Amino acid sequence: MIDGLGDDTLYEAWLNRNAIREEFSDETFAFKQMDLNSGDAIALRIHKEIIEWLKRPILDDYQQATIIFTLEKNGLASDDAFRLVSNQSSMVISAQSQSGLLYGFYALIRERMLGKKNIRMVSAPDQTLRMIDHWDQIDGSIERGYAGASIFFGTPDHLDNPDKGDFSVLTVQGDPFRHDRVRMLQYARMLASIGINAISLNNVNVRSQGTDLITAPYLDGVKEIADIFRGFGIKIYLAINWESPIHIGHLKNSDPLDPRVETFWKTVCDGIYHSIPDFGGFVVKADSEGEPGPYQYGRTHAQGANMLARAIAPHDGLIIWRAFVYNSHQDWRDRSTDRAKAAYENFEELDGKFDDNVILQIKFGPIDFQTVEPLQPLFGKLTHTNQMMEFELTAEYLGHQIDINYAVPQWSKMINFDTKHSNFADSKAGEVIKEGSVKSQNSGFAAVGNVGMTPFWTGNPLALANLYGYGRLCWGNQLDSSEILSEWIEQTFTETKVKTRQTIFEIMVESNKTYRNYTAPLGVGFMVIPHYHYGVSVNGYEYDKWGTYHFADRNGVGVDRTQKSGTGFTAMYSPEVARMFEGLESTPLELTLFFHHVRYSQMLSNHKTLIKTIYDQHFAGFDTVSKYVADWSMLEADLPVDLFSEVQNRLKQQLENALEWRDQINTYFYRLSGIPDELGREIYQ
Ligand code: GCV
Repeated sequence: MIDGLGDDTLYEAWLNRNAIREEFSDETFAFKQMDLNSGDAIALRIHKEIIEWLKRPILDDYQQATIIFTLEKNGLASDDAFRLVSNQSSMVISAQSQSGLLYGFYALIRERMLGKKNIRMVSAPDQTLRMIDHWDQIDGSIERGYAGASIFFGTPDHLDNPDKGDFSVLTVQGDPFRHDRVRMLQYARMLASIGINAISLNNVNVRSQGTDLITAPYLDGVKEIADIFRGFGIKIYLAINWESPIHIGHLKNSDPLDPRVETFWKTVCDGIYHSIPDFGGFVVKADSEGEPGPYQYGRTHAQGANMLARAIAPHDGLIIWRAFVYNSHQDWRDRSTDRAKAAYENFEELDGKFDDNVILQIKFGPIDFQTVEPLQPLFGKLTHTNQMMEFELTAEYLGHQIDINYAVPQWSKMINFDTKHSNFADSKAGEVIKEGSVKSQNSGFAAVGNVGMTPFWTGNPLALANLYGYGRLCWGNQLDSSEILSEWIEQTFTETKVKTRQTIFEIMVESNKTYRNYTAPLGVGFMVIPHYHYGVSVNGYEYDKWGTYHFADRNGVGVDRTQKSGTGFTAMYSPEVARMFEGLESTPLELTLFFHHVRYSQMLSNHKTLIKTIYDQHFAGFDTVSKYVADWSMLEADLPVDLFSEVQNRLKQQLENALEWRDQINTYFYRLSGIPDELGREIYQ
């Protein structure tokens, strides 16, 4: 089988091969000043994309071609940047490196598929590292995966142990890799087309044989994946288990200051780079949610990360160290502790102490990918630490890819949040992570992946918009989330009526807000079924050890995080932002209960009481989902049957979910407050 072709049943998402071929059917390609025999993997890939994927010829004489690739020093900002210039007879894609040409090639396809004429553009990515972290496990299961089995590991398409929040990993006899080359190739193409340049293959909670992935014979499987993704400009990373020196090296400890531990890691790195010379590096979750780490030995996270950094530095590798470190054994009786403060408390004092090939990967918000969170205050506070902002594409708290939830507006808000730290030329979050990094090329975004073996990659076909949108946002931090959505719809639903595309847009564009409306109110978070994280359970986490409380009583609800009377979390922001969150009136409405404990009768900035706001949002959220169901049903004749019914079936579940959320939340607050709905809508007693 020629790679790039093959399985015709594989869904091509926004890269509809037939439509693209038709659009480019008159074009001929050529390379100017490029030696295709240099063996460069990306140049070879571009070549194959033209011949095998587009089915267009490459001419020897570039003057005869209609699309010309030129590798030249053209003064662009980065190696990934490109320029597209058209004149009457040809289009020139120029860049100073092969990766720039690759991105220029896919950008040209996108622009043409969007119907653009006279294309002229210069484009450079806003973020250098644009990464997807898979939480795939060696038996093919995926922690927080909602789209079937892993595309990298496991054999059957279905899962023996789908994720119900317990994360068991089965023992694998023999080769754990799936070796589905066609699927990996299409995934790599999808990722490259949106500018992704790094992926980590396995779950950060590294369990069972997952620990051994860094050694032979497993490295053969990793190498096979790296060989496929390399041509698409994508480097491979692996998550490691901090205790590998014990599990694999048979040492007595994994103390970062023990020279035997350091030697162990050097040997591991030498072995990896021997097979995969351009391996990206390690992703590390340490001292978090039961995972081992340097604290066990009384060492700091800088000591832990730097030990690994020294082992991998001779190979130019990176250590991506996660800042998701918090005490997961809290006591609900103690109202002074605050999980939101944890990352800051663990890492702020380590600013400037990490080696320059260590990157701190920090979740966008201070807790854990809830429907609404403020920006994590470390952003803008760290000024001498390489940083990445972390997002979650897999919809753990956003509806499990059952409920429609286009989350790009939420991420865009985080990236463009102004930290108001005055020491930066541009104090928006997406910018401070670059300026605050020791080496700006060692900074960027990472997101937990959302694909699996289901027919449409993401379970719900509409969840692919989040993957597409994330890549586009990494590239252009200021891109408008609605425009990204339109782009995705135009390229995905190429053969449908305009009205159909409009309806899909209308359903999706505010779906993040809709989900927020019928779930936990105003930033309070975590009213979900424990561990599973789908469906309502108002008090599911209220008396537990994970530090995720709402403190509802008969007078009010919310977490007081002010300096005046609460946990003092607001003080972790710049003075101007701290002042904003300190005041109830100045706190954005959607974050009200994240920062304040508020009486039900309190008038909010929307000129409604808190209780009315809760009721209104929950009725509105459910009503909007009912409308989604009706609107989607109108599309049946114009969409492929399987795609139509995948979404329709999930919408039925979403409606049931929204109903349960609406009624349980409204009843809960009605029973506590005793305040009936002014409008007399039905709230169960
Ligand atoms: C991989 C949340 C999720 C965990 C996940 C963790 C993390 O707590 O519920 O499943 O573990 O985040 O980001 O490490």
